[in-house]
Amino acid sequence: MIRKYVVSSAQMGPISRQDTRQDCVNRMLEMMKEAAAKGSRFIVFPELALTSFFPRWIIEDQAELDTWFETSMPNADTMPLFEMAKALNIGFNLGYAEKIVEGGETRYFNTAILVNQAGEICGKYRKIHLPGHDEPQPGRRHQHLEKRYFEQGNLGFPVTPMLDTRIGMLICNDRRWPEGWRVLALQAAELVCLGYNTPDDHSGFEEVDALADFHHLLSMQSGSYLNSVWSIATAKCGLEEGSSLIGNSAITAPSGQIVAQSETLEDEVINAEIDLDMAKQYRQTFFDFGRHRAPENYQLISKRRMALPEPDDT
Ligand code: ING
Repeated sequence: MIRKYVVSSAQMGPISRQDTRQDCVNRMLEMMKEAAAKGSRFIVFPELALTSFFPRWIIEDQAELDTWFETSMPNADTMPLFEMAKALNIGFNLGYAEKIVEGGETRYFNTAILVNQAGEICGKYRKIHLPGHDEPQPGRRHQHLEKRYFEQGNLGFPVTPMLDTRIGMLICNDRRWPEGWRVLALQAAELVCLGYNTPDDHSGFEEVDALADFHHLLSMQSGSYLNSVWSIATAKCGLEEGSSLIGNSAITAPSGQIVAQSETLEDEVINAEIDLDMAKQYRQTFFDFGRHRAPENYQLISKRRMALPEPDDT
């Protein structure tokens, strides 16, 4: 059976602090329609696609902070996305800030969901690699307080069978950590989707931040190639509340080649016909995990958190 079909990345330009959920959903509906008109069967939206990237601000008041989170999904604001997915027979990946009460506790996550062509949620992931800090950093024009506002994800790296394949999700900073990609690939994921908000002043070192776009694409291309997976990376980008977020949304093949890339820092849909069986040529040769991996030598990767110059007993 040929497994070739069109997929899309729905890059979003800036979302202002005043923009409503409906403003964002209306922009996403337009892009979903544009993608479906190109025959697309799956579209990826950015990380935290329903609001401005609020972790750049110090928000002391919990009630104010809560206004940035969704307490149910779908909800009245996002239901039109689910309804259009069903009407246009297109699945989607959506990132949003999730507030839930679990076991009597209120919990906050940076979350992404997979929705199938019937408009049903079929997968959920909560961001594991949270960048930045849990305390405001002195002297920074923009903060990066994801560790303060979100808990580390508690769902692992799940893979969802859908659209004749197996789809895994990562969110933004996850793309810089090879372990997440590999856990998805070890569950036979063939397509990885990833939304992101990447400011071009994150490290504070000019020579490092000048490479923000290069490091983004390097992460996507290496993640795809080293794990023989297709990937769809979708930016929220442009000058958003004074913070410059990189674009370069991209669809990348298991070869590591970028087959579609955005050209603007605004709402922009990019599409590509992907051949899901292309990965086989890599998985049956130099990335045949079963023949070439040596997990008995990898214990340190799961048992040690930080780099140590000497052996330790942790
Ligand atoms: N943003 C950034 C990202 O990983 C960052 C944080 C930027 C880390 C640049 C390193 C370098 O793309 C989020 N939201 O994770």
